Amino acid sequence: MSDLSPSSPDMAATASLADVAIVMGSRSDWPTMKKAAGLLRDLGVNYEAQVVSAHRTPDRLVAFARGARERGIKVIIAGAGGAAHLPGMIASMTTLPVLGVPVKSKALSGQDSLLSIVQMPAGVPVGTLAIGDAGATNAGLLAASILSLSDDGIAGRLAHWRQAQTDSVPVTVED
Ligand code: RP5
Repeated sequence: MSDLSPSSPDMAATASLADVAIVMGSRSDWPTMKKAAGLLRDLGVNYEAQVVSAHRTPDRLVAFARGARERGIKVIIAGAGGAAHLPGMIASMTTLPVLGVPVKSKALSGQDSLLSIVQMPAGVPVGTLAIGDAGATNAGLLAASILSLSDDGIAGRLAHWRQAQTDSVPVTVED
């Protein structure tokens, strides 16, 4: 597991111990995308996190997307804001499942991000989540759910997490 760090190795080239890759268009997306990272950490899922910009670092994007499966990545969570082409461009270069998180943009509150990610042409799927923190959180849960199909440990921890959430919802309302 790793936090976003300027000293992270070039993950486009090195084999990964992570099952999930979290990528984002800018370091400014991390406050949102770390919700996905936190969920994965809580569920004991190995992940890596790095900045890959469709517009500012296109070569890094191609290297990441083309190399992800070979490096051992099983699920990709891609978050971006504004003209959010990152998830779709990654999906165009890999058959791994890609979960897209629309980051809340300053100008249009993430509606631009959502529409940029969700309207993929038939044949190149991106599983699009909600705008912002809820979307990032659910991307982490969905990635764990996908991995739980072949990992009983993750399946058990995921079921426990969901039950704990259910148990935490009070029946009564009080001031
Ligand atoms: C997108 O542009 C990023 O995903 C980010 O949400 C947005 C703004 O990026 P910064 O200008 O904050 O780096 O590519």
